[in-house]
Amino acid sequence: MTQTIRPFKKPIYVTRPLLPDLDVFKRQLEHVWESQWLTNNGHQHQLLEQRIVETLRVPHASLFNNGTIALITACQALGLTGEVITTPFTFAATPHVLAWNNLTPVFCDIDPVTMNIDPSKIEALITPRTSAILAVHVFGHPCDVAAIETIAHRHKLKVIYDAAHAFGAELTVTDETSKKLPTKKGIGTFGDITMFSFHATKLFHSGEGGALTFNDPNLKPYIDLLKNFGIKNEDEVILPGINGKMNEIQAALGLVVLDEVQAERRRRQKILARYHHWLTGVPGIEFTKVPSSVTPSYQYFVIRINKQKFGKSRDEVHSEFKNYNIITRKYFYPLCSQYDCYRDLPSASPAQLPVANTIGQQVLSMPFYGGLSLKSVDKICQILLNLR
Ligand code: T4K
Repeated sequence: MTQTIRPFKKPIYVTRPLLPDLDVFKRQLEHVWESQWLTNNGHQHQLLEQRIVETLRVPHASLFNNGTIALITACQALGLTGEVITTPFTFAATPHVLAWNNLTPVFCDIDPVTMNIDPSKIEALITPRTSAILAVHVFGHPCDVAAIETIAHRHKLKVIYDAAHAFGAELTVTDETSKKLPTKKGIGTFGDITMFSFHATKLFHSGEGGALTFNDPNLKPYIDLLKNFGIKNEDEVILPGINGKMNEIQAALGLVVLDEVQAERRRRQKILARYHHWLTGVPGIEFTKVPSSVTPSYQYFVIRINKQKFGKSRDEVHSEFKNYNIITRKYFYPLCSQYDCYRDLPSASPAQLPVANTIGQQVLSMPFYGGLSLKSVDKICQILLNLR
């Protein structure tokens, strides 16, 4: 059966960056050239920062040169020490930022449906050395922010969210104490600080880039200081900061990409519906359905393959897809707890992380980006279904 479908002529990747019209970008760059101002809080940076605040519906934001440096800075800004509870089911950057801050990652197992950190497993991992929870809104699906907040409050822990995948995600919340109607809140308004990545592979991007968002107005000058070497003024450097500044070329690209994000999201919505059409109810294929309380980010489309029910393992599908020029990714395999630098930590033992270890063997990120035609989605799904 499988031989009857021809491979794609050009590789179909897991994602492709949203590229605005080059002339529009050139016009934006003309402003940069005229100003002769290439970095250090220039005009493009200021414009983008304001638009990010509005778009993400957050009180404050600070732009960065990438999401990883932003997250490193968030740990510094909150003065974290000792141990930080986090998820093993994430990109390498998440635990690495802890290591770069001399913090010990403590891996907590994940929820089998959302694949986010499982709040019911967090409290057993808290010790006198724990200073924070670093949770990830994996694939843009929001964590159980209410449960995490309750635990953090009870144990006086800080909360950082890695929202690298969650640009524009929103959550409908009901304030039980007031009689107000449920309201939608930007995902960047939860916890003490939230990080967004603006990497080329993200729905919204500035080539490389990122941002921190937060509710506390006092954090704004502090974070801006930390990302600019700790320079207060010409005569004073008051703390050991880093260079986390987004430059004007990145910000200019971000501004023109931002204008295209809604249209990109609409295209991805259609692609997602098409995947759902083909794959809903297929034995051995599962994917996370977004609850009605969530406005999704449309960042990734990830399936889970159960070999017993589907007939082929995730690794077999990943490898056989390549014969058709379909380049899927195993986000997130291997688990961070399996990396050489973390595997000897007590919390990294597979026995402590049964759900993450099972899911790590099953996940496959499918091609998902606005430029992917529905015809291509049909063909990818046919190939997948024929692999059984
Ligand atoms: N936290 C989480 C949860 C994250 O997922 C990430 C980043 C971070 C923190 C850190 O944020 P940043 O410091 O990156 O801002 C990619 C991205 O490089 C990385 O940003 C992202 N997560 C991760 C999930 O995916 P790789 O190693 O898979 O990238 P790569 O180069 O293999 O690209 C994937 C596919 O995208 C390619 O097969 C083709 C396509 N592609 C990629 C690039 C760079 C393009 O078509 N054009 C491009 O320019 O990590």
